Amino acid sequence: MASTGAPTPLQTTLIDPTHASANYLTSDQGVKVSDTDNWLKLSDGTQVGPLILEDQVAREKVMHFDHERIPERVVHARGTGAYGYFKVHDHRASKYTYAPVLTDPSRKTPVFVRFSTVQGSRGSADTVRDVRGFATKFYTQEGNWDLVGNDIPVFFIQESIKFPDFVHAVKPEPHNEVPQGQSAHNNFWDFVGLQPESAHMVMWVMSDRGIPRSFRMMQGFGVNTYTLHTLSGEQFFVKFHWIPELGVYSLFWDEALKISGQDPDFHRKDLYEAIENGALPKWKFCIQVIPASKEHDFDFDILDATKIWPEELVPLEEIGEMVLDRKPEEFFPEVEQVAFCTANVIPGIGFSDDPLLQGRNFSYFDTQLSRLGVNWQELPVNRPVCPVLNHQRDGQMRHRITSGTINYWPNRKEIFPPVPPKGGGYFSYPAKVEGTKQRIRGGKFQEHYNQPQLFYNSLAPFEKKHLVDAISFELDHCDDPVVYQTYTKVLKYIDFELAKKVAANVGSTIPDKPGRENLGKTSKPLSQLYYEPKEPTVVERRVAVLVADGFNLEEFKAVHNALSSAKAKIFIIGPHRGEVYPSGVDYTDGKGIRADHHFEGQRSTLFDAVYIPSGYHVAELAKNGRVVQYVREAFGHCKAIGAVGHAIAFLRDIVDLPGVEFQHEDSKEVKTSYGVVTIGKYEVETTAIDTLQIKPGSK
Ligand code: HDE
Repeated sequence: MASTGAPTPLQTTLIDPTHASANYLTSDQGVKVSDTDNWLKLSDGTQVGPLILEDQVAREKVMHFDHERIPERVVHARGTGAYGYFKVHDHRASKYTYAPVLTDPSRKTPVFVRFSTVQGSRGSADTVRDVRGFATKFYTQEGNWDLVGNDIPVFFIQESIKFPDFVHAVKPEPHNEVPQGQSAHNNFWDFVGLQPESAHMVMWVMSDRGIPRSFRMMQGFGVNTYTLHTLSGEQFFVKFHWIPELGVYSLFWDEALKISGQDPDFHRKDLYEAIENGALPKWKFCIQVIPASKEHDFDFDILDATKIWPEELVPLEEIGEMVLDRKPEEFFPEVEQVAFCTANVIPGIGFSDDPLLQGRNFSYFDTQLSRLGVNWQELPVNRPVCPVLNHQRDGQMRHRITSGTINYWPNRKEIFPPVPPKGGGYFSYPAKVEGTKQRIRGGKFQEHYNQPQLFYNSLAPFEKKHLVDAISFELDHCDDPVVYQTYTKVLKYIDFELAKKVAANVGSTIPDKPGRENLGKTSKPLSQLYYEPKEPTVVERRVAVLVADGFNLEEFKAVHNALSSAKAKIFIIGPHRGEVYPSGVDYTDGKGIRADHHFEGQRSTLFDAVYIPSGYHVAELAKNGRVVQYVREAFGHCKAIGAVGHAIAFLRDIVDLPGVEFQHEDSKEVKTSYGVVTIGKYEVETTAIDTLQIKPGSK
């Protein structure tokens, strides 16, 4: 693992066929195989008879294949992952914890991150509306720490015992296994309507957060409340946050729906392409800390996973960063077999009495038993980088071999004695616990509407509109009136206008009075706009250049250079894949440019911006219905659109909307209106092009 400096166990397991010392085919037992194409048969040379079961080579191959699948994850089945490293900036977190991974700036801790969707199965699409998993395995020198988070800071339920109910409700319905990759169905909305603690998370998933543009543009949250400890015995409550360097951006719902069909692997490709192109995804790592003594100082319970800790009350402290810099070599042994467990913590980090976290600590180990077996920790991607020395033995698929006669403690030879806490052994904080055994929830856990309202109030008007549209879409897919009637009642307690709008859309009874007043509170970090990077960037943003024969080459080159030096990814889209010729070129001399895709091959939804150079090729483009739709759709999705010279007239014709201003054709100025950037002079000077900027996040 050259890039991250520290070794991972994978190094010893990796087989690189291009550099293998021997390059021939063997059986699983290492016996050279002479034929992998023909099963052993009875034959007299002309007539071919039945197969012979004796063929151990064929049997091994087919039987291995028969057992290639393991159970997919019961939730978060679809995912992808990458390796990287984590570093803290300085010692500032030492006042809270003695965990070196969080306090020692000389450490570069290797990590593996798996991103996922929750509802769909392994083969579902990437861009569905859903929560995204954001699970990080830190391979620290003190052992593995798994921070198993999501891209949304709260959860649907407060109690782990409700998890099977929630998952059954959101997953495809039992009688027909419908729907796949979405929560737009009766059972989900029935459950959340009757379980109002889910209202806060429902608001987040129905907002633009539910359809991220890229894993690289998502926040990550540990969600649960953990604890940090100092050696002097102080305890702090902590929440963990990841903030993407690129800002937080989403797709439009219409784009997400279309991409699900056009390129169901959109997010996983985006992640790997960025890493391949050296645009390494990066997140700031922040903590929110509450001293143990202040646990009860808030009007919400800080151990309730359906609540955030508003940043105005508990500010974020940035302590480090994570960079992803390496793709897995092979999907199954790495991404599919990686196994996380919230109980995997290291000295200096502990749990709280958050009832959701306590249940998770049990559930993750348990699920790995059914998915991977009891020795899941020995699989290459799960192995710690520090020594593992203990008296655990046996079980299916045991890899490790421990010599000697001792497999218990205490033993007469003092083999593998436990380390006392002061010597680095894991130390459970000595909390005093008293009480009566009861099935009960804390008092502040009963309040469910303040924070969904805070979230809704904090959104920009267009974000609110998207949220109304999303809930309306989902409830429109519920055909049982009881379900949409119940949910509009829940919305009444969040915001009256929101409830009325949704009720009107979905044919529910429009409420005549609010469930409660809107307290009018807001919190800036809840809107995605808060995360706009200070410097706009087009790094790894996908730009489509629409061309046909007759485009202006000089101008095309200038724009191309400007975009590629800003590290945008440029795709030339033409009438067919292959050569497209600029104006003034004899078609036989081969001086065209190569179109990467044809107009049908890659639609506008797969790009962040569109540029149409000037030239008489525009006449050809204008005749093509797909191109016209391409540009209209890009405009409708608020993409940045660049047009020069003749292309402006083309744009003006097809995007004829009041309020959209276009350049006059004799103007040299660069002008922007509704994300449409135009330069109006036909013979364009390259200096003018240099000023052309395509800003991300215009949608
Ligand atoms: Fe999970 N969750 N979860 N979850 N979860 C799983 O473990 C569970 C919860 C999260 O990429 C399962 O290995 C319970 C919150 C992620 O491999 C399972 C409860 C959060 C992943 C499980 C929760 C998560 C999982 C299924 C409520 C955000 C994918 C497969 C008490 C902080 C990890 C597996 C990966 C996976 C149980 C709630 C995030 C069944 C019981 C809250 C990112 O064990």
